[in-house]
Amino acid sequence: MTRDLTITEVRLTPILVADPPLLNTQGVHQPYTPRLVIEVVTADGITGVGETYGDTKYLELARPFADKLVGRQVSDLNGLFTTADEVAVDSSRVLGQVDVGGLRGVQTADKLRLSVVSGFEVACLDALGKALGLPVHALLGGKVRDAVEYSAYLFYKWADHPEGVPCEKDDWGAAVDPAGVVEQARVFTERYGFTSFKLKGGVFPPEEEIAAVRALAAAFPGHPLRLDPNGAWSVATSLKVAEELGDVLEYLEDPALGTPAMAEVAARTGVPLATNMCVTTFAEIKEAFTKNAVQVVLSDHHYWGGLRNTQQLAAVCRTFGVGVSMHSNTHLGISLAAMTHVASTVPNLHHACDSHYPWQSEDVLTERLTFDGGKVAVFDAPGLGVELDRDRLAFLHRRWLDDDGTLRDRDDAAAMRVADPAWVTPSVPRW
Ligand code: GKR
Ligand code: MG
Repeated sequence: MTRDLTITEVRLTPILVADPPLLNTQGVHQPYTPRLVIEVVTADGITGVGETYGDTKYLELARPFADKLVGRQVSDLNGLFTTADEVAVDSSRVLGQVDVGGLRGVQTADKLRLSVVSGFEVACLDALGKALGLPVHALLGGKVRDAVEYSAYLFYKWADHPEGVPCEKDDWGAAVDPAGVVEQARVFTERYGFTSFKLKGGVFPPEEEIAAVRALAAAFPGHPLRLDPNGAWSVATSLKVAEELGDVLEYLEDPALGTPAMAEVAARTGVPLATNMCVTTFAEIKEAFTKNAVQVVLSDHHYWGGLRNTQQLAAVCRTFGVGVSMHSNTHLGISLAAMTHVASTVPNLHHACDSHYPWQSEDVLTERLTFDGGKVAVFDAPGLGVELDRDRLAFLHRRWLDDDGTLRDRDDAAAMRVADPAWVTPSVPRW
C-alpha cells in the first residue's frame, strides 16, 4: 500500500511542567519548567510526536520552522537541517559559554537551530515509523540491546519551593548534606532499581560534596559514581577533588569550564573526565579531542540536533577512542523514549545514561515510561511507542497560557532570588 508521507499540519504546544526545587551551581529549578511538544501530521492522518526545550528563544525558531515543513515529506530528515538554516536567529540570543552562564555550553545560532530541529526530527521519525510499522530504533539501523541503562540523577534539594510560591508538592524530601544525598539515592534504588549514581554538584563547597560522594561510596560499595559541578571549579580544585575521590569515581563531569581548563585537569589526573558543556557541537570536537580534554562525551540529542546526529557523534567518539553516553535536562516521556531508541542503537555505549525523568511527576503520555532494574526496555511498537494524552497536554498548555511570562524561560538564578534576594549567578570558577 502506498503511503502519503506529506506533512499537512504541524502543531506546536508549549507547556509548563512541575519541577522540584533541585539545586545547581546557578540557583534552583523553578516550580515549573517550559517544554515544547511538537506534532507532525501526515496526509494519511498519522501523527508523530517530538519534544524539545520550550523557552521563548526556541519557540521563536520553532514557529517559522514549522510553517516551512508543511508540504514536505516526513521521511526527508536531511531536509530538516537545510530548512532550519533558512530560519533567522536573533543575534541577541547568541552567547558564549561564560556569558550565558548556562549549563549546556555555548549558545550559537546553529546550536539553537539544532535544538529545535531535534524535536521535529523525533516527531518525523515517530510518524515515519508508524507509517511503516517499524520502531524508531529500526529506522536508525536497529537496536543492539533490548534495554538501556540509566543512572540515578541525584540533586541537592530543598524539601519545598520557597514559601508562597505556587507549585506542586513532591515526596522526595530535602537533601542538603551527605545523609540526605544517601537517603535520596536509596529512594532512587527502591523506586527504580538504579545501580549507578550521578550527583549534581557545584552547589556546596567542594569538601562537602566530596563528603557526600564518600558517603555514597560507603552506602553503595562498588557502584559507579559521578560528580558534576557544571564547571564551577578551578583547575586546582578539580585536581584536588579528583585526587580525593579518584578511587570511587567512574568519571568527573565538567569539573572546570571550557576545553583548555578541562585539558589541564585531564593532563594531571587519571580520573576520566566527561562533558556535556565543552563538547556540545561538532565544531568543538577537534580541539577537545586533540588536547585530550575529555574521555567521555555526553550527547544530549536535543542540542546535538537529534537522534541521527547522536549516532554520528558516537561514531566520531568511537574513531578517537573517546567514550560516549547521554546527558539529560528536565524532560518528559517523549524525550526519554527518543533517548532510549537511539541509545539502543549505539554499540559503544558503555556508561549508564542520565535522565531527569524520575523528577518529573507530570507527563503528556497516556502511560509513563518505567525503569526496571535501572533500565528502560526498548519499545518495539511502531514509531516511538508512546501515546499522547491530549487532556494532560491541554492542561499543561493551559498552565503555560495562564503564566504571566515569568516561568516561560528557565531561570535558575531568578528562582533562587525568591529565597535569597541577594543571589547573583556565581562567577566561574566559583571554588
Ligand atoms: O537540571 O540543574 C539541572 C542540570 O544542571 C542541567 O541543567 C544540566 O544541563 O543535567 C545537566 C548536566 O549534566 O550538566
Ligand atoms: Mg553535566
